[in-house]
Amino acid sequence: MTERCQGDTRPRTGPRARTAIVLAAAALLAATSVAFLPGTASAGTTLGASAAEKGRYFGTAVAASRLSDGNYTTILNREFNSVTPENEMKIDATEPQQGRFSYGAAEQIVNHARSRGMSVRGHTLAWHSQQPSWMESMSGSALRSAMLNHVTQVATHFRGQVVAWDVVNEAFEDGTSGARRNSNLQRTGNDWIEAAFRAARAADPGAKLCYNDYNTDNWTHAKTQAVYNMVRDFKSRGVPIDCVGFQSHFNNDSPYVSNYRTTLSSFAALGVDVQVTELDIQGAPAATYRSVVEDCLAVARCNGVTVWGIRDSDSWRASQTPLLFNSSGQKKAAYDAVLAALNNGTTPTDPPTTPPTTPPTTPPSGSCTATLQDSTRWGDRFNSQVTVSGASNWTVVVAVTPPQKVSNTWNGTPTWDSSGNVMTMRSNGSGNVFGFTTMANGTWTRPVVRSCTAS
Ligand code: G2I
Repeated sequence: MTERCQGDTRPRTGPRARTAIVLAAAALLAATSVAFLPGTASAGTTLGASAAEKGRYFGTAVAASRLSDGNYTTILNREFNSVTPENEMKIDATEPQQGRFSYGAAEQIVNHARSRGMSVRGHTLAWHSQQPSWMESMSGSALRSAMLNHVTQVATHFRGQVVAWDVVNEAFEDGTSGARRNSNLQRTGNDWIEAAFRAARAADPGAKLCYNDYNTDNWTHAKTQAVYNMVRDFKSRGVPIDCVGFQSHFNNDSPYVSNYRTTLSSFAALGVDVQVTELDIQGAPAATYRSVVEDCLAVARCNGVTVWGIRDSDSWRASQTPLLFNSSGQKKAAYDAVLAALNNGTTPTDPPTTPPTTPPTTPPSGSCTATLQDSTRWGDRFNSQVTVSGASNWTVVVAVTPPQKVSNTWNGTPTWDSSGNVMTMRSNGSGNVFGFTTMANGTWTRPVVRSCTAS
């Protein structure tokens, strides 16, 4: 029998009286804007698992050169379910000479992540900075073509492996002008940004395409408003943009502000997802970290949070000790605050959705039994939880219906068949309940447990 957590506001298909009670509860929840009652979520013990239970990811920037550091990878593999290559997908790394592409370091990170069920954010296809010298010296239509070719080649190479691309990075001026940054790319014509987005969409139609920038946190700032106006214009003209990344490098000169949540929700209201893409905070104050996470959880279209490095010693601003782990890899107070925020977080009010059309699944049982339960559901995705009984070392095969895609997993180690629709989940010592998030992509069919075997 399929159970439902209290936070699930979908109408129930069951006895009439019970349906009425649940519908009344759902209406009450909608009216109070709280769709997840305290105490109903199982508390995760890692950042990634806790975020996944809220339908979010928790990611980190990763440097390929650190993957041989056992302390680093232990934390990475335990805590995070999304990674962003810190430098390895940038233009100077992927096309060091014009027309000669180099993907080794980026692939190292992508393979490390995907083989462990972590998703990958791609960073970044078009940027005024970290250009190889051949590109720095180009201009005009030659540069425009080279930039578009770069976008096409790199996005095509990683097609299907990157869930979201920072297509264009940091294209606006700081300060009060609200103007575009004066770069060699900007000088190829004001339409260079939309041209980059169109090329990226053609190359990888399945990836979410983001605009990413810093100092766009304060809703009242000219730069924030300028990016907002660009996104609104893009949406109105059908330019293929799906998300906006807020880098969120906070420090004494550029502090976190309480209208950050307004910024996130205002952009989301334009019809794009929002993501916190490079979070670090000078001194790592626990309360500020907590606020950022709470702000993301309060906005339905905030997909997740990425911190810009794991340990303080991994940070581009190491002297500011801005991260969640100290240089020895110990959890800091900010870590505890973030985990608590993820575990206590409310899920936001989403538009009402209809339940899956298939009946509850009774999985076949072998030497163990796996029971799939519906969990929280959002406008574009839903969580499922699988409880295994009869074995502690288990392997469970679950299938989703195309074009659905699993975007997050927790409490197990997944592998995939070549279609990407059949997930084989193996126990990893985290107990007998694992979970996953399915991006519906328009199809709300419940995933099916195909088998459970003890090993
Ligand atoms: O500057 C912080 C971030 C701002 N938003 C865009 C991000 O891409 C950017 O990341 C940083 C990396 O964290 C640094 O690691 O981007 C810097 C370059 O713009 C990166 O620094 C570079 C150094 O400048 C190079 O000298 C060095 O070879 O890192 C390279 C690899 O360690």
